[in-house]
Amino acid sequence: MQKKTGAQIVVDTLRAEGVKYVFGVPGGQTLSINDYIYECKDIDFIATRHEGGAACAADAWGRLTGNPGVCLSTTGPGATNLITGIGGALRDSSPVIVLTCNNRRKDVGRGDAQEADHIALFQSLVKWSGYANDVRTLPELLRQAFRIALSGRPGPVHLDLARDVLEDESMEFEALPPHVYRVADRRPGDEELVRRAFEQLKASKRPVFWIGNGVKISKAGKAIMELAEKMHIPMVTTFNAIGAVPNGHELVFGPRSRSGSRLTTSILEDSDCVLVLGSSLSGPTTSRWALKLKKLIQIDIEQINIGRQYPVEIGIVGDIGKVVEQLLNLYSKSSPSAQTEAWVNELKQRREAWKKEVFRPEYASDSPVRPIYLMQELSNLLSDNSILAVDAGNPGVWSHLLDLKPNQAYLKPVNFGNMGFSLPAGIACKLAEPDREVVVLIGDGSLGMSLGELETAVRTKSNIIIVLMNDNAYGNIKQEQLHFFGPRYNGVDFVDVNYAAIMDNFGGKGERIDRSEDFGPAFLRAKTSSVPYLLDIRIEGKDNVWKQPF
Ligand SMILES: Cc1ncc(C[n+]2csc(CCOP(=O)(O)OP(=O)(O)O)c2C)c(N)n1
Ligand SMILES: [Mg+2]
Repeated sequence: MQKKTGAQIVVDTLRAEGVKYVFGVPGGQTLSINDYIYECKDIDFIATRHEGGAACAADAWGRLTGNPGVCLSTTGPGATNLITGIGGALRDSSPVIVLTCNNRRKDVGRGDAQEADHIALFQSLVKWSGYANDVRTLPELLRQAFRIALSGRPGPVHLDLARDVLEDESMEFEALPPHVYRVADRRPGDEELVRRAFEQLKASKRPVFWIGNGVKISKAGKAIMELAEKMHIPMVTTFNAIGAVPNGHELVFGPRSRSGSRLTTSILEDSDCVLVLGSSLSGPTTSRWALKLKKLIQIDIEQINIGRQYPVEIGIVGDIGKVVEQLLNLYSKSSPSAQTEAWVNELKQRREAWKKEVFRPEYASDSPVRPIYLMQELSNLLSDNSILAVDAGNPGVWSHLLDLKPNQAYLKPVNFGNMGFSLPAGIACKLAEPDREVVVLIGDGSLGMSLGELETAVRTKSNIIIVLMNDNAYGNIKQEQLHFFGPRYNGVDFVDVNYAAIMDNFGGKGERIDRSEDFGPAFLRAKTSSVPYLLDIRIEGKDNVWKQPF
């Protein structure tokens, strides 16, 4: 066995895990890692312009691929800059390996440059935080990090690495293949409970499947569609599960959240049996638990999520995909039930009435552009396998009106709501899937928080399409202020900025769009661009999401 430095042990473990990119901002403490990555052909370091971008890129990688994204920072300010993005990964169950590099062990805690207690800083926003204070513990700590990030409900883990541990050359090391230290956790549900759940579903007249992020994580979308079609049961998703099942399908009625539609809220509240699949039923999902739900069956990989927010009739611990397979098996052995016909027909009528109210044809000729029209147009223009990275604020709220197709993907920081997610996320998605169209849907406030990453997009040759909803404001908060404190407001308006010109100056291509009819042709131009393309769209900020026009 060869002697390796601590930094080589870190990077070789990442390589054995199939990690292709480390996102981060270098600093003196990280350089032994950077230097070894320079030598390795199969792994690259992607410098972002702020560690927040690195954290969101790693989060997006985890969400899209299911494999951990990796981000790296130097000590103190480098580490604190990562934290916000890591909160997004924790709250939306994305596997991420966070590596912070610290000062030399002899100097930790005595007032060295950029000093901070990284473990204390990260602890509340990661699944686990470890400190490598000796090179001999490093291999096991790294394996533990991957094991924890990927077990049960995935999430971020943090490792703090002392600089002299990384530079220590005394260890013999060879990376182990991952399957010997971590196993896939794909357990089925208890058979008796699954049988009871099936009977209850069959006996219900108004059942609904409420599809959560766990469905995406266990890749169970297709199986659930099959079960829903066979049992003729309507589906609603959470925001995180947008894209898990195609919105255009006749049994899929769209997402439900604090800002979800009246339609989906009414479906869940009128249901006599809600099967919750892989959702923690968080505050944003349930309007801070004001949503009224009857007769819940909850399936989750994490026992502690079941019955936590709402009382359940039946709780099943297990992998969603496995439990749905069990339900499909039971279905194939039983006589079909047709009790839901009236319920589904009624919901289809509700949907038609709701669509007529929400999607107004007159929006097509408005300027500034109406958000609802933009969502409609965007749904028509996306490629069949587009990846959509969506930001917090109103772009995220309006995005529930998109009609996503089966092979499209949707990523949004739902539960942490960290602004500045979508641009670095889009870059990571393009690196992960270079042949797929990647569209970033972002507000001017969020773009301001991540503006430097326009350069990262250009440098990494990420020809993403950035759809900027520019209302010259922190619009979502302005609307909240107007709605609850109005007519007064403060701290929410910006001057008019030409972001298209900024994109041009970064080396991409930008266009300003004032009129609705100009959006479609501009988007088609963006599709054929070999550089990042930013559509700076003047948005009507008066369509107030807090008045729930949908
Ligand atoms: C990091 C962070 N800071 C503050 C907030 C509070 N916040 C939520 S939405 C929003 C405004 C978003 O503005 P913009 O990106 O322009 O989107 P808009 O709502 O205007 O369409 C703010 C400030 C937040 N979610 N995240
Ligand atoms: Mg705005």
